[in-house]
Amino acid sequence: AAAAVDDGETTARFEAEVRSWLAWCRALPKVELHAHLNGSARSSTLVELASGLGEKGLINFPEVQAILLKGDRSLAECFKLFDLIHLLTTDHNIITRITKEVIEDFAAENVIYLELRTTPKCNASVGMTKRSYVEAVLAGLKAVEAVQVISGSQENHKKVLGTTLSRPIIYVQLLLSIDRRESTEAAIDTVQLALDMRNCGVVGIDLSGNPWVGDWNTFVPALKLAREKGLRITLHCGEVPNPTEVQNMLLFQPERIGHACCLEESEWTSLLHSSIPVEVCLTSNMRTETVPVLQDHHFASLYKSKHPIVICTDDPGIFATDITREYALAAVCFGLKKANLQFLAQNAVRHIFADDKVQAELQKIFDAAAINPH
Ligand code: 6MZ
Repeated sequence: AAAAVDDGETTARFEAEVRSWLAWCRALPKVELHAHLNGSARSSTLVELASGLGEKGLINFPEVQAILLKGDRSLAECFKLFDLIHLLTTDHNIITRITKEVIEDFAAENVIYLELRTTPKCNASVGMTKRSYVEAVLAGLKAVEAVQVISGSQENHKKVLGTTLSRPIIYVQLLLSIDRRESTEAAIDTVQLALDMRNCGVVGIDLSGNPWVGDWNTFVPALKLAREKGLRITLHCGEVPNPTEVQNMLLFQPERIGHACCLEESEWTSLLHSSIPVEVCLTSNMRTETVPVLQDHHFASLYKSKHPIVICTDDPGIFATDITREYALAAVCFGLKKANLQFLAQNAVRHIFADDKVQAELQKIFDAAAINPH
């Protein structure tokens, strides 16, 4: 159901076309800027965790397995699914494991810079605080074996880059998410935590969660504090129609926004004038039906207007996609050529939440890897 399809044959043709792009898109170095940790967890790992809880009689395993493996889901169903996933991933060790696996999965798609976002959670029953949650995520970064993770302070970068590397590298930075269900105080706690953990690789704040829940004004004090202290900010914006909120978000001038699916004409004009980069998540928007048909996705008009866009996955685990497929979808749906995809991938470096030195390192990797666009 990835495209506007009218019959099985059209779907098969579309999928064959997407497949023909995969190898090339995989080889292209890529930057991922919008991926939620728990939404990126491997389905196989979640099913394994659910099976464990099922054996203990804590959940009905067949029912949970069916929900985890279901293909299409509405936006509302998505948030129910997140609550379920969070039940499976309540432990520090599990958070560490899924972080490690998620980074390895992105690296396997040739992602060289990843900004992973996650909502710090408290859970008294397992002695989890927001801080210990983020520490468990950081332990996941350290546990990665398949590739060399570069994260944290410049000093750390120098240490890693100063040695002879036997493995490919991936830069990983963290964004802490404020969930729209949270209070002003809870949101401020998350920002404080991000500030405390700046040297460990936390670079910014995201506002996400069920877009039908919560009010923009609740989060403004936390976001202002983040901005004052120099953290970068990205907001889920216009995932559902909410003109007042979209206007306020654009006036706030975040460094990036995610989605921008449901903007009215005047908001659209403001966005285009603002030059705020948009993190575009094609499959996610299709699956949650925030965009009716992939071929009509606002990617096309943003691209035509030369507005900065970054192709991202959102939740590759729950939407059964990966960043390679998202690039291939863009090629097939919007008639992009290899050189266009190469430009999009490399240009994304300009919108990362890292300093000029990291940007320059990444540009070098892109230049060295420049793959044949013909
Ligand atoms: C809004 C989303 C989202 O933080 O537990 N999240 N928020 N829109 C979306 N589009 C589908 N996808 C994910 O990862 C899961 C959390 O990320 C946010 C939700 O708050 C979800 O609970 P973490 O690692």
